[in-house]
Amino acid sequence: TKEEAKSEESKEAGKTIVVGYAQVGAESDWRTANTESFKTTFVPENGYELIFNDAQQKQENQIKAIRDFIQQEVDYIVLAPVVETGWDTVLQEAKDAGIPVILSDRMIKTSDDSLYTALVCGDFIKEGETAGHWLEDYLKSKNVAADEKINIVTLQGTIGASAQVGRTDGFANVLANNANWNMLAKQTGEFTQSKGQEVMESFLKQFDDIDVVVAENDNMAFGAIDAIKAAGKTCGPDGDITVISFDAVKAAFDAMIAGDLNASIECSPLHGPRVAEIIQKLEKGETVDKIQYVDESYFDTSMDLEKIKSERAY
Ligand code: GYE
Repeated sequence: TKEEAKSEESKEAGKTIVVGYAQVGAESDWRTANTESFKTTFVPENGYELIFNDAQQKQENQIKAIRDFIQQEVDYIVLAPVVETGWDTVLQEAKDAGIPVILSDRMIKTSDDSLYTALVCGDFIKEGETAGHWLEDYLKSKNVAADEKINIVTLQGTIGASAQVGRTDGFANVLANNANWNMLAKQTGEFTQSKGQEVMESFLKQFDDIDVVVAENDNMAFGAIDAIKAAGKTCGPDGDITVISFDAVKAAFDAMIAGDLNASIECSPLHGPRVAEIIQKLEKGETVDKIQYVDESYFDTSMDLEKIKSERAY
């Protein structure tokens, strides 16, 4: 294959490309698939050495990891930034050391775009809007009257993560066009199943009339589903509460097939090969697109989920 030929070439040239990956953590199925994608792509057979760091969802750990990568004189730094802000100082240090930084999975907010070479991620605002449009269509299909109040709660991701900000804002854009939608509460569940469950339990105690849960990732939805059942309620297409989430990992397909989850908005974690392609282009001195959004779709219980699931890689 082309890739084998490429790795043969780089082996002959004796050049291993060293990549430091500052990963967010291990908070979700999505994250596990993302880590796997990097660990299987950046292997010696492909001409790489991967230095992997798990920051346990803490920015300070990521900053430390980046400084370690700089000290080790890696060839490239890949950063999946846990939050959007606070990167300028450490990315300037990488720039001063002449090490290109590729942002993967999430974005940053900076006044200086030269601090990163490229960004590959999902379009989170669009994902949030897709969730909103899905709900519009679903309510229409159920013949819900335009003036019937729809009570919604949101389990947000890590506050300040671009995946949280975009999904929250995108959904809010659609909510603004639906006068009967009522956002009862939004609270972070840190993108984890256990936190999602905990927050949903407290929502269910506070409000007895929840119609819809928007969980900003699948794992929080799984926690929410457990909380709903424990409270003696039902969810999914035939239940009391509609549940919408993001990522579309394998377990989300299982939850939809089981009739617990209504829909999951797709977000691809398979960034390893995408980042490798960027690095290969940079190695050849080619220019790369600064911002690359991955094309994404959504899945719901009206589809042939068994079939789609069997064809998916994560
Ligand atoms: O949705 C969530 C993970 O940044 C897109 O992070 C990623 C999000 C993903 O913890 O499951």
